[in-house]
Amino acid sequence: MTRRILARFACAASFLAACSSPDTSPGPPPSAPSRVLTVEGRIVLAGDDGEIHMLSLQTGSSGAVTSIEGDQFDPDGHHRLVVFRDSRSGVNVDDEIYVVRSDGTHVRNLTDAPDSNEWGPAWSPDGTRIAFSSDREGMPQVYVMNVDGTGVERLSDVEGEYPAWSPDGTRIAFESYVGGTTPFGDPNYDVFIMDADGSNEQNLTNDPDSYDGYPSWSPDGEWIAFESTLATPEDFEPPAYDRERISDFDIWVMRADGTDPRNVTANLETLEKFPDWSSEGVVYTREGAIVVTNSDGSVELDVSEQSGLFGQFPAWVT
Ligand SMILES: [Ca+2]
Ligand SMILES: [Ca+2]
Ligand SMILES: [Ca+2]
Repeated sequence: MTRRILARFACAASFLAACSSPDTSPGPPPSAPSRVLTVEGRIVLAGDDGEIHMLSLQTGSSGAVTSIEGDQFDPDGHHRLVVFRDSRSGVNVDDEIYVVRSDGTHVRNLTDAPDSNEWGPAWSPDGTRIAFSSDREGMPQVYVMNVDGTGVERLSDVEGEYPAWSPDGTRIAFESYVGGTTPFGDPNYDVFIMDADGSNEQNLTNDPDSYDGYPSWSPDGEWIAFESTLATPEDFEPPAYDRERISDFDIWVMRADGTDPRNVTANLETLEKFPDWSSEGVVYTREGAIVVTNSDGSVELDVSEQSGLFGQFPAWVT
């Protein structure tokens, strides 16, 4: 049963609306009264408390899936599995990819590679394979394995992290450190795309002045959402509450061929990161708060406001 949730209206993140109106440039969010919003589905995230949480948007209830830290999750709808990165020894200290049933039982180490880090797992749309990042050969690259951890194969030739499958399973987007730093001092990452067999790597963003990463596909495969510092102005001044900040991230979308990039959050005051786009809507973080937009992008829900959960790497469980 669907529960109707009272939500703040703020269409700053109108992903689908931005994409379907090519002649309309994104502007500042209009102010509007609160409205009742129906949002369904579940989200998993790496909570700031070091635990993996699964949150039901219908009920507003949440529970820890595991007691270990994770950072990227994707579901296998048939088996109700959640795959995540384990950083119990510390981030980038022998991280592994684990899989667990969504009820928190049957935790299993899929990679079991104690001399390297494994992170950023993503299920293939048909549920048969898992793409992930590993530094087992030196620099981070994108690999793929069967869901039982066998058949590991390297896909990328360039540096590669956080793979994301296209909905039809034929292509994989990922972020790649291409060298150097942006004018603000961020590492210069770009969003790349390749065929699912690792061939035809292409740099889609190809901008040395911005950090462009963490891609996620639209359900129709036409668009890719990503996080980027591209909108940071030359005279950027960090906000008073965060003097350490060197640039600003927003959520952008571009066509899957890299053209027509648009800033869909456009907020210099806040850090927007980690988009995950599914038929349920789009989830991302704003200053560590979990924000959900519904499927037509018209309404936004601050999940953290209701649940008290803050974290990183939110992902839909479908
Ligand atoms: Ca490892
Ligand atoms: Ca870049
Ligand atoms: Ca921002």
